[in-house]
Amino acid sequence: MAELPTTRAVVTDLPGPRSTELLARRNSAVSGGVGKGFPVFIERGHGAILVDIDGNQLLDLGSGIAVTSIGHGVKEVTDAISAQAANLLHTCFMVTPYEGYVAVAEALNELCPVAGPAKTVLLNSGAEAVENAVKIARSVTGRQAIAVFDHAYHGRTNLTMALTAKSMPYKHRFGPFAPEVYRAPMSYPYRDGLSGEEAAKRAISVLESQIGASNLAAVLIEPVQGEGGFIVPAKGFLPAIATWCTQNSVLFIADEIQSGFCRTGNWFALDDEGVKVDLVTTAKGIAGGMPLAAVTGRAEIMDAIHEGGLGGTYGGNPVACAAALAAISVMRRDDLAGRARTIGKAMTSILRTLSEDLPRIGEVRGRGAMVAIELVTGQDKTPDAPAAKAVANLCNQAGVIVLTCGTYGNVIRLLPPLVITDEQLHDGLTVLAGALREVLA
Ligand code: PLZ
Repeated sequence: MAELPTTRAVVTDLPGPRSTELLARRNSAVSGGVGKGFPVFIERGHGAILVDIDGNQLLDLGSGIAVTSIGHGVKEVTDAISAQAANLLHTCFMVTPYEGYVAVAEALNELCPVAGPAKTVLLNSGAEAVENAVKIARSVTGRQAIAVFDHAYHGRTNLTMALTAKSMPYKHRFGPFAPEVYRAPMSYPYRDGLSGEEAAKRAISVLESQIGASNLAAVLIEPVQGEGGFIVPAKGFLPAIATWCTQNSVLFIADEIQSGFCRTGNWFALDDEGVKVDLVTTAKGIAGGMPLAAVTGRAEIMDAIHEGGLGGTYGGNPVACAAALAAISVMRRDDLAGRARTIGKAMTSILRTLSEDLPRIGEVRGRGAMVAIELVTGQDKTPDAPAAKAVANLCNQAGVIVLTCGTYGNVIRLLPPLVITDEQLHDGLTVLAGALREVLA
C-alpha cells in the first residue's frame, strides 16, 4: 500500500499531464451542464489530503462541500462499508427491512434538535430530504404555502429549485417552478445591520402580510446558510421565528444539510441557541462520503403520514447506513464538534487580523469550522466576485482546495475536514493569506 500522505506537495503544474488528458475525455463524455470546479482528477485521500493521478498531494479545505467532515480514508468507515458490502447491498427497506436503517434512525432521533420524541425517514440526497420535509409539512398541516429566505439553497429538483433563491446557475431556464413558495428577508448582519429581533420582525411581517399564517404549512431555513454565502443570522433571529411558528401552528423545518454533523461546533447549528424545531433535514456529513439523507421530525408529525406515503427504492441503503453509524461514532469518540470550534477560532483569528490590512475583506464570518470571507470592492460593500474567483484560483494552483459561494459569488468558504492537523491548517491558511494579499493589495 502506498504511504499515507500528510503534507501538501505539488509536483506538476495543476492540472497535471494525466489530469489534462482525462479532462479531454471528461469533456467529450460528460454533459457540459455539470460544473467543472478544479479539474484535478483524484485517486485517493487520507485525512485532509487528496492525491491526484499525477501524484500531487492537495490540501482539502472543502470536504467535497461539507461531506467528508471526518476526513478521507477513515478506516472505521471503510471497514464498516466493506463488511456490509460483503453481507448485503440492497433489499429496499420498504420490501424487507434490515437493522442498519433502524439504528441510523435511532441515532438521528437522539441527536437532531427536534422538540420532543422524534422519528426519521431515510433518503438519498439533500434535495430529496427537503422535498420530503415539505411533503410532510403540507400533509400534516393541510396547508400549502412554504416560506423560504433570501440567499437560500435547498437543491436542484423542481421543488427545491423553487425553494432556492439564486437564479444562475441553479434555476436559469429551468422553470416553470413549483407553486406556493414565498420568500422572506434573511437576517444578514453584515448587509442589513439589524439585530436578530429586528430582522425577525421584518421577516414575520412579510409572512403575515404576503402569505398569512393560516395558509402557511412551514417556514424552511438553513440555520447557517451554505451556498448563499455562509450567512449567520443575528442572535435571536432563529428563536424569534421559531416562537412565531409555534404560536401560529406553522411548522419550522431546519435544513441542516450543510451545517449539520459537528461542522459548526455542535452536532447541529440550531444547538448554538438551543432552538428545537418540528422537522430537520440532514445529508452530506452524515455518512463520511456515502450518499445518505434524512428527515427527522416530531414523532406525531412523522407518524401522521399514511403508510407508503414516504420512501424510495434506495433510501437508507444498507452500505450507506453502515457508513453513517461508523461516521457518527467517530464524531462522538473524537469530539469533532469541539475540534470544529478550535479550527474555527484559528481560522477566524488569522483571517480577521489579515482583514485589518485588507479593507476589501468586507467580513470574516462563520461558526465553528464553517468560515467565510466576503470580498467587496470598497466602503459601499459592492460584491467582488472576480476577486473571490482569483483568490480561489491562486489557492488551487498552490494545491489548496478552496470553494467559493454566495448569491453574488464573492465569498470564499472554508470547510476543512475536522481531522485536519494544526500543521495542515496553518499551511492552508498561509497559502490563503498569500493569495488574499496578492489579489486584494
Ligand atoms: N440544502 C443547505 O447545502 C447541497 C450543492 C452543490 P444535495 N449543497 C451543495 C451544487 O452545486 O449542487 C444542499 C445544501 C442545503 C440542500 C442541499 C441539496 O443537497 O445532496 O446536493 O441534493
